[in-house]
Amino acid sequence: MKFVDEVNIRIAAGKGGNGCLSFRREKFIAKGGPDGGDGGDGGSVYFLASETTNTLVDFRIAKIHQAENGSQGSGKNMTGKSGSDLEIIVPVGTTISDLDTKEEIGDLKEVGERIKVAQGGEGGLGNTRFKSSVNRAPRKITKGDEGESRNLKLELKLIADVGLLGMPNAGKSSLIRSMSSAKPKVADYPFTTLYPNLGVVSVGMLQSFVMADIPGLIEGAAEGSGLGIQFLKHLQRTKILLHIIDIFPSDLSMNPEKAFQDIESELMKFSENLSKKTRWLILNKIDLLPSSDVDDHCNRIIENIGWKGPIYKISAISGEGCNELGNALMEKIEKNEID
Ligand SMILES: Nc1nc2c(ncn2[C@@H]2O[C@H](COP(=O)(O)OP(=O)(O)OP(=O)(O)O)[C@@H](O)[C@H]2O)c(=O)[nH]1
Ligand SMILES: [Mg+2]
Repeated sequence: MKFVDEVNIRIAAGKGGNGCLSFRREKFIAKGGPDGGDGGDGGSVYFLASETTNTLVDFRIAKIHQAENGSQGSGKNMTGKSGSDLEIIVPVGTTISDLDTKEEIGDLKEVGERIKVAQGGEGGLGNTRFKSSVNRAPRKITKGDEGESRNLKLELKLIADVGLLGMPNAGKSSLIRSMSSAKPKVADYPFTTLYPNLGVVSVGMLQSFVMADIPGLIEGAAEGSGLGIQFLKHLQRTKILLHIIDIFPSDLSMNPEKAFQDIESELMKFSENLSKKTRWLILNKIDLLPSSDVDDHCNRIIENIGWKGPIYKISAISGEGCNELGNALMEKIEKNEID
């Protein structure tokens, strides 16, 4: 199941700077001794688990990550500057393995966990180091070591923050297409979605949450009708459920009120716990009605089903109301005020 975000990258630690070949040159001092300093060490590469990100999408663009090289040593016994370490920030829950050896390198489970994945090269030795009683003017230096480099696979088992519930054709996949970069199939027949899909919804430049689209439910799902309720288990760790209703079903045997009741009762049959989760009502396909009729039509549905919780009126196709919904979800998730 596509609940894993996965990416391959290459990382390289910095090379050590070369040692320096130099002799003291000062006025009135003939034949000053060697004074070539050592090279600086190359920077190492670390991974740091952080809660500031929850996806690996950025790594799809930047594939090569390199720590800084150490600088060369210089005269007057000056050691070269060490290269800065590179700290790569990944979401908590990322596992790292070596693509070539298949070795598992790390599993970053907690915020702040940090592991080194490539050691920077040691700086080379300057010629001062080779001075001895028999060789007062050594011309020998060593070069800096290469830094380690590796091909890595990063994997993240995503946990969805928001789950979508609804009848087939309610527009769940259309909503995730509209709000995230995930592109599940959308079609005007029931059970288009056969497996859960996850989408990462970006809000502004920095924030995001994960939304899960599961196959539609129908009356009798708990007894195995349609695709059954097996996929509801994927919604158990979500923080909010969105119950998506088609306000104007083309199937005349269905009406929004019945659709709502059917899903609610299947949810209850599946798990009392899940049915107690925070649930928002999403009235979808408002583009199908003239805008002057939308409120009346929606209010009637809300009244008929006796809904008391939050309500959003949207069109997954035109995008109307979707930004507002995204912002509200983000705020709710951020505040962590979820029961
Ligand atoms: N006019 C209109 N049509 C919509 C809207 N959202 C979805 N649709 C249409 O409704 C049909 C079903 O949409 P999907 O997104 O596939 O529905 P789903 O809930 O994922 O359905 P399943 O995967 O079968 O459970 C498609 O023909 C969509 O184009 C909307 O906001 N307005
Ligand atoms: Mg679908």
